[in-house]
Amino acid sequence: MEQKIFVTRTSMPPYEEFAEMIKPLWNTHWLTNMGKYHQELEQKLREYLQVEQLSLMVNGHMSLEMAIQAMQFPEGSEVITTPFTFVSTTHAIIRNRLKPVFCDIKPTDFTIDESKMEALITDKTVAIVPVHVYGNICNVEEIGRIAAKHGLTVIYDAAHAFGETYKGKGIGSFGDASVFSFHATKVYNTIEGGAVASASPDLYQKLYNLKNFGILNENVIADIGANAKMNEFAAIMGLCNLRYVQDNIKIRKKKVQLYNEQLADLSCVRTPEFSQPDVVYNYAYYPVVFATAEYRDIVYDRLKEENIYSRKYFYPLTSDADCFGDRYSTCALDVARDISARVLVLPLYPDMDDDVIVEIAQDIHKISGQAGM
Ligand code: T4K
Repeated sequence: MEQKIFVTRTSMPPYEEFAEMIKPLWNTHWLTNMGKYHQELEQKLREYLQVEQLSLMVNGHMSLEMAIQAMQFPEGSEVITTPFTFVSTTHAIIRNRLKPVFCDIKPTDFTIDESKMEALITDKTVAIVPVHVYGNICNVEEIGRIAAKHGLTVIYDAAHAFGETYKGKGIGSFGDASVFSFHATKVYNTIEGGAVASASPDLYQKLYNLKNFGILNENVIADIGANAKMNEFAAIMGLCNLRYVQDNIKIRKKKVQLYNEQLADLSCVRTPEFSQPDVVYNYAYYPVVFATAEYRDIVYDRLKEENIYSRKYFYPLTSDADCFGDRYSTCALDVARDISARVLVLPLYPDMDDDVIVEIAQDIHKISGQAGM
């Protein structure tokens, strides 16, 4: 490939449209602190995502940190979560002085294995933080049942699930809160950005304060907050991109179908199905699972030589991150470890040429043949 092909490429609105929209900022000089566009985007995203409350934040990670902080769990409490995720999920728990307890995932859709969850619950467990990984939806019904039975809070990491629905309901309407990421690499972006969705006006108010240093009013600083506000340039980018996101998702779906067709006859590669019942997907990522870890690594290296930069999302497991050492004793994570060693996310974005997909698939065929797979 002459040009480098990365795992994703930011979707941008037409330049003139964005330039026109930011012009008023040169009159108002109001650039941040819950300005006009921040408020407008909150309203529009509430409708688009079909959620009752939505607090915009500076990024997905701070959305997670703030959502967890807002729940005011006692220090040292345990949180059941998945190790098969971006390290942000785990960091957000630990930075809140809580202990992650890692639960294995399912081999089918790579989400947390709810059947292994109850065995991990102790008298210190306060919450579950599952991840809708690659846009595959967790078993929200069973997780809801377990949480209700044990009095646990559920905060979904929905960073990959922008705009998805389950049984006709916005995916952000499940659990006590759901966190979205609007990073430049996501299906929908505000350059950097994120949000916490919930059904709770109290949580919305709490987050409003927390993201602005915990300031309640000019005289009262009610919480130990942070600065996690989305600025007006980012909010305007979000307003522009919202006009195109639905079309982009349709294009993504077609590209996923093309990949699937092109790779269909390779028995040593498992392509994504996106076939959970009652789910409308956003086709955020194209993860394939190879027959062996060695084969995955060969394909990764060989594609790189061809200027194609696939990614090993999510390897290593976050439970194995160097910075944690062996601080968090890990339970049996056999499935997560196995998938993490064999998965590769191939390039996928709306303005990617179909020819590139065909070429990547041909490369994988060629590499498979040569590797005797
Ligand atoms: N929870 C989950 C499950 C997540 O996946 C994430 C983020 C979060 C929480 C936290 O949300 P944020 O705080 O990020 O809003 C990328 C993203 O930075 C990260 O947002 C994302 N998950 C993660 C899965 O992927 P890297 O380290 O792989 O990014 P990077 O810089 O290598 O970029 C990947 C490719 O994207 C580049 O090769 C080219 C393309 N790209 C990148 C940037 C920065 C663009 O086209 N434009 C850009 O501006 O983490």
